[in-house]
Amino acid sequence: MVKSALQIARAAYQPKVPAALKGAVKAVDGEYTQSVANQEDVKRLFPNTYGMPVITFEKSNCVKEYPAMNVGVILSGGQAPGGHNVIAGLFDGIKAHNPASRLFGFILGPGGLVDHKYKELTSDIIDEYRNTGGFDMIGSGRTKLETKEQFDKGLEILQELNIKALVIIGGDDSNTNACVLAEYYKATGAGIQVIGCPKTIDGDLKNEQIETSFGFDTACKVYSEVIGNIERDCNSAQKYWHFIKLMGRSASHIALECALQTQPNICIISEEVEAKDMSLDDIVTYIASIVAKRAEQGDNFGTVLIPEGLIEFIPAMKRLIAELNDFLAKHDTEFKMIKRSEQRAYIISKLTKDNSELYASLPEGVARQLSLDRDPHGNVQVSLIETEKLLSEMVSKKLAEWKAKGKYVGKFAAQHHFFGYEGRCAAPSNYDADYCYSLGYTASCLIAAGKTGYMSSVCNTTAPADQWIAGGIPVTMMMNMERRHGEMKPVIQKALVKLDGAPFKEFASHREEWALNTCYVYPGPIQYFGPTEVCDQPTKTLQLEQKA
Ligand code: FBP
Repeated sequence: MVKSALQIARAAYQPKVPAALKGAVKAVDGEYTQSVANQEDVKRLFPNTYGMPVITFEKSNCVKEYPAMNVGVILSGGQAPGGHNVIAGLFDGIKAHNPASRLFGFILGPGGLVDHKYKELTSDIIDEYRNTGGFDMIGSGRTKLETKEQFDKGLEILQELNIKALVIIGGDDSNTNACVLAEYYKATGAGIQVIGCPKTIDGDLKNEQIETSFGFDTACKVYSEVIGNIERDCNSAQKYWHFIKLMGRSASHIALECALQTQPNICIISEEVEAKDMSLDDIVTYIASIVAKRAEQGDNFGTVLIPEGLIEFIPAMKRLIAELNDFLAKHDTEFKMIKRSEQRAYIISKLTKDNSELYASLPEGVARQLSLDRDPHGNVQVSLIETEKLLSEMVSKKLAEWKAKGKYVGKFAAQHHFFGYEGRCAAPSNYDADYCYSLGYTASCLIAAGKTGYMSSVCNTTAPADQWIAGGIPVTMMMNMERRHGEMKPVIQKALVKLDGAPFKEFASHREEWALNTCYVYPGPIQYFGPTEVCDQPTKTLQLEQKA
């Protein structure tokens, strides 16, 4: 395989780890725990793994002997920078405990466990992937491990390979399922430990105990580099408004972090839109007002950041989508018989008044996406809606109306961008390289300590790595009961942007200034070699949260 100069140099990088992980460790039990909410329900569903104590690893003077052990690992869900380092840390950890231990990777996600597709991860393979981006060492997938049949199928291959512990690297849903699996294997006496690791660029798997999910740092830095470049282009030509949609599923953490890094003219935060019960027209008016005010100063350019999940947070859009889902499900055959050119008018005539008016106000392309692109369950695929185009077209229309009334005098030309996939497999920043390696190594310590139903945790990560604290958090501690597909289920609480949190408050205190003045910041590319203040800075979100 041909490698770039950076890849070759980067392979030699030694991730920094918490001081406690540098030699023999001992597991210190903290307080017994309870779930964040619905304690009785969660306790009933997890009789064997509920209430366990938080674990912290401390340096130990006594070097223990550990038996050799086979361990399995799975990458689950969307790619996130640093996944390979979690596996490298896990590999080095189990080998440090006993050089005869072996690691098996299940191929293409949880499906690999169920379908018995795996490969042994030897030191040659691991060394190829140290400090690299991507999940291609073993691949990832979105199969959900949920059913008893899947658990039993998994057990067959785990027993065949004599695997005694399984590490699942995934987001909130995958870690919830890891805990269900841990409970099942404990209840049935299968003798398999299950440990989770917090992954997702979306940054929505975090709480009192887990500071951040890995990948968020690198992805935000990649997007911020490109947003900065766009801002500079924008400020050089002074003729375009750039509408930039950012990945992140529901939560707006990525958009918020990128705004803190690049100081754009506008950043919409979905959680605020919902809290203020804003309509689509409110958002359009807000953007158009800033465009108009900047135009008065002679600035016919700017940048707007839009979180991927915005549409679902606009209460009126939610209601429209719900009615459309129902209506199209019931009248699918009839709808398909209608000529394409008449479908829009047909839908307008069938919806209830408010939804019909809102649908009629949408640009043609978006209205079409709402009625045509449905997933296998018949639901509108909100993530495919080009929100950046929807907003710019509606802003353009509003400005034209204002111009006719003499309320606006500028020129408006828009460019559109969507940043998502370009950040998910980037070579991990030093932060993610160190954090991920430490998470993987910590997982090996949890395994050696005989734990199951825990998530690997590394905290205090705004301090130098030496002072990071490694440990384990019982997954049940992060759970509450939520309605999913019509049923109450135990799930890890998803972290949305908190409007009373320090990162949002910081943004809100500056946004008026950033809107009218051109205060762009150009972060530049991620640096892997050089002074620590350039290479090792955690995200602004994390720094602000830790300071608060
Ligand atoms: P995870 O939550 O599984 O980490 O996925 C994150 C994500 O990148 C979201 O930001 C995005 O909406 C989604 O995956 C895209 O999914 P896919 O890779 O299936 O297109």
